[in-house]
Amino acid sequence: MTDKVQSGAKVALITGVTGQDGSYLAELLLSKGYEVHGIKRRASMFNTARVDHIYEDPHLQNARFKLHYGDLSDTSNLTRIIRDIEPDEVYNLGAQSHVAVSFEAPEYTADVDAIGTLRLLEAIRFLGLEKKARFYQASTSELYGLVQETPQRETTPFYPRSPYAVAKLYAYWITVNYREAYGMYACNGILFNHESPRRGETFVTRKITRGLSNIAMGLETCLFMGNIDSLRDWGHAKDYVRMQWMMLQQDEPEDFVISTGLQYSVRDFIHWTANELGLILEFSGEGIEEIATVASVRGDLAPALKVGDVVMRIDQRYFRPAEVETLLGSSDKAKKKLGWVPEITAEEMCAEMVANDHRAARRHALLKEHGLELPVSLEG
Ligand code: NDP
Ligand code: GDR
Repeated sequence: MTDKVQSGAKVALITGVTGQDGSYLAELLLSKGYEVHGIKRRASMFNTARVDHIYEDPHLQNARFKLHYGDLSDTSNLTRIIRDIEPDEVYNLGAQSHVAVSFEAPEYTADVDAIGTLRLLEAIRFLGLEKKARFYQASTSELYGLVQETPQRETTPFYPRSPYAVAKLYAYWITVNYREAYGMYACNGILFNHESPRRGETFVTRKITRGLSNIAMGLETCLFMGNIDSLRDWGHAKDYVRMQWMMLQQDEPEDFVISTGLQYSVRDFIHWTANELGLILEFSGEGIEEIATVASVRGDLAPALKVGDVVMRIDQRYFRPAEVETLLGSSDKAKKKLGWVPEITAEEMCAEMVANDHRAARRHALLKEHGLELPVSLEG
């Protein structure tokens, strides 16, 4: 069933609704009374865990949350969905979003992240909805790559450093181009890294909070990391999706940088996570030989660990062919024009992520103790 379900309410379409941001944005829009349609990909296993809690039986007459099978690589599919629901707002959050993976799958990344954006814009235009549907593009601080100015703001020149960033550069400019050429309300949110308990498990923050939680409970033995001196400006996804919505509520479409203005290293994030688990870590050795050892243990959150245990090693495989060493944003424009300020600090966010992952690790350890172990990927 793909048609509109309710008259009167604003209708939003979210690509990437099953991802971190998509799930928070769907919650936000539903809380504002929107009818929300999301595109999910066909997969061999259920892939809707992040939105299952807002799922509504499609047989209900007034269900306000609807999922449609689709893919950003499929023009006719996108066109059909947009034709059927006639959205007021389209949020293009769908993407192959992993920078390291984009070096392994550059062509796919370009197809989905760059041309996928064009497909959506063209579908809107082809259907004559360019004056009705407002368009949000999930642009990224990765566009700055080899940074040309610090802090990075809307006017800072781009210098992408990965197939992902180059694909997103196309998406950025095609969004600007459709705004200028066809008068569409289309805008880019240039978002710096944002995380949450729903962050994908292979992004660095979640890899650390989940990995160290598992190690603390004896489910894993060591965390293998890449460049831990990399510097990032980390915010909370909940704060950032609020801004995605705000950007589409203005009189004129504009591009905005969204960031906290504070910068930390991956190493800092490891220390914070350890601290939440009652551990003090000591780093020793250099370069690829560097390790982190437990220097002290307090409390009872890490029963599997004792002083002297090695919990982190460096592994060459997690280094990228070209790295983005440092990112730090300035959101002065968003603050001045929209009154947006982030409410959750990076350290608070880290604490929330650890609490979530430690809870899961405890549950898993308990099941294991009783011979009820599930593969970690099925644990839920
Ligand atoms: P996630 O990786 O968590 O989610 C990506 C979403 O895109 C998932 O729903 C995924 O589906 C979907 N997707 C992947 N490939 C396709 C495809 N071919 N067709 C349709 N959908 C697809 O990313 P985030 O939520 O973290 O990020 C949202 C967007 O914001 C992305 O575009 C990302 O590049 C961008 N961004 C993210 C930042 C961040 O720090 N989080 C910062 C700046 C920009 P599935 O669940 O099936 O995999
Ligand atoms: P990033 O996020 O590449 O900034 O892209 P990620 O968390 O993957 O990496 C951040 C930094 O940590 C370093 N790093 C590691 N990264 C991963 N994933 N795994 C490791 O083991 C590891 N060790 C060190 C990385 O080299 C990097 O410097 C994210 C994505 O969400 C993009 O979609 C988004 O556009 C940008 O943020 C803004």
